[in-house]
Amino acid sequence: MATNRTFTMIKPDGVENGHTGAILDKINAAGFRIVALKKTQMTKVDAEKFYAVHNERPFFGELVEFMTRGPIIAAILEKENAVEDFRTLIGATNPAEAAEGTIRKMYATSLGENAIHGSDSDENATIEGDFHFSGREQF
Ligand code: DGI
Repeated sequence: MATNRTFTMIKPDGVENGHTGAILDKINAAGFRIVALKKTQMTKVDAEKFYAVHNERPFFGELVEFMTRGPIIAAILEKENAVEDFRTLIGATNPAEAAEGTIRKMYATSLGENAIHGSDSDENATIEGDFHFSGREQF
């Protein structure tokens, strides 16, 4: 089951700019089924833990500050080939390099504030989904 799932967050900029509905529509239209969904806000400790892999990078402080500044939409999504297909749907990390029609091309404003997260592996999809949702919240 885990191999068919990915984890996403509509980041604070996407929520602030009023893109939640449009982004969820695109996710739905691309054939992803919602396994879990909620609006929440990460604490500094949450964000430092979630992005621990980047803690030596020069942008780490900025990333944690950004990810905690307002609510996010967290979701677990299911589809065949979910991780790879979702990365294709969201586009390159830097919206300036993202393909036409991708979520980041349409809704992101900068490399630092790029509207949406998508897990980069099946293993991380499980870790990240479990970070935000208990087993009883995943259907
Ligand atoms: O998996 P991605 O989100 O596409 O990219 P990633 O895992 O390399 O980086 C995680 C997030 O960190 C990314 O979505 C935006 C932010 N980030 C990455 N590189 C930079 C950055 N933020 C700033 N300010 N500067 C960067 O160079």
